[in-house]
Amino acid sequence: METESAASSAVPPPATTTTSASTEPKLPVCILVLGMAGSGKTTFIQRINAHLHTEKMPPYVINLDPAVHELPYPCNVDIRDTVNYKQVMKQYSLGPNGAIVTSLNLFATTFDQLLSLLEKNQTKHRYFIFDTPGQIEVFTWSASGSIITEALGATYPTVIVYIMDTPRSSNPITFMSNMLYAVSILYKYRLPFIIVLNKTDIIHHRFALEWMNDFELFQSAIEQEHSYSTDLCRSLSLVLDEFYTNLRCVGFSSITGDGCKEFFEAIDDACDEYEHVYKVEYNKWQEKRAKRETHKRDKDLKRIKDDLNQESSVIGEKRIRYDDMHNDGETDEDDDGDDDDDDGDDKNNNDFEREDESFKRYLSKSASKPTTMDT
Ligand SMILES: Nc1nc2c(ncn2[C@@H]2O[C@H](COP(=O)(O)OP(=O)(O)OP(=O)(O)O)[C@@H](O)[C@H]2O)c(=O)[nH]1
Ligand SMILES: [Mg+2]
Repeated sequence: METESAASSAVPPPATTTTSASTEPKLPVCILVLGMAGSGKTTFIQRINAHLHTEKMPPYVINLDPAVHELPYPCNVDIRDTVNYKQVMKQYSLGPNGAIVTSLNLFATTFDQLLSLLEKNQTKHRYFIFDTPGQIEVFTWSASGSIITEALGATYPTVIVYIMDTPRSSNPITFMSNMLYAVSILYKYRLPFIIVLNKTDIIHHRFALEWMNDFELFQSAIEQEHSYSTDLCRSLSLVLDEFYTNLRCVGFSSITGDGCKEFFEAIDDACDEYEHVYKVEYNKWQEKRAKRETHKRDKDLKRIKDDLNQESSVIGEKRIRYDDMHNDGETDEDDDGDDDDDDGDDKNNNDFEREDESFKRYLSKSASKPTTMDT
């Protein structure tokens, strides 16, 4: 699974630096790079990887895109070493998108192995960076997206970096679709979130920031579009207003490297949010879950105990009844037997008495009659 790059293992461990608030070594930050197909995720990772190498903080890079042809950066863990995407297509008779989702699902089943690799490397690296496939639905509705994101979020400070293709998003309707994807991911995972407005070497990202800050500017941009979705976009922009308020947005060029400094400042800020908001909420949720489980276990134990008590009283009752029945049975049987004998005896006695009486009657009759002999 792991293909260590020589460069990454040769560098001192910045991850063991301690904070003033805590003496525990800082855990590496997981940067999960998501975005629509072709938005520049892989090129962005190549750029920040190069930047971190020059800063003597090489990251640990994990490629989760099974369909990528060639990677422009050295990668430590590659999904392609575990799952053969073409084979998945053949074996499950899937199209390219279905095969990507299935490959990632298959990979997610071995995610514990990746977690132990990360644990082994957590003292050597400051950042764990994850490249992902362009099929954004993997992270919005497939099981693997949730497994990967939640497992990372539970263990390490994790930040979702959403890459947006700025030139393409200069169309307000494409901008809105992109933002809807972003918001669905943000609200699904609740992890700290950064939007990287990529490809600023082609077009400056100022317009996007203005659209987010000024609702009316976006409305007037929509007015220029004569599309069926114009009305929908107008209504949605009202809804997204709250989402924009606390959003971190960074302009970036993966070609020139512009925006690297701002990006890492945003990462530091997002880590703070992870520690003070997400982790606190997560710990509360864990506590609640532990309480709920203890409560459920106690309830189950009590029910089992009650059942056992009831069962033993039923068994006791059954035995008493059985004993009664048994005794009755025996008595009945004896009685029956005795009755039979008694009946027999009575009959015999009666016969005897009857014979005795008739004999006595005969004697008395005979005594009162003159006998022939007397005559
Ligand atoms: N001009 C310019 N081009 C860029 C920039 N970032 C990426 N590109 C180009 O955009 C195209 C797509 O880049 P990738 O990095 O492959 O995009 P991706 O999001 O990884 O694509 P998928 O993995 O297929 O979803 C490539 O031709 C890149 O050279 C940038 O900042 N500026
Ligand atoms: Mg890519």
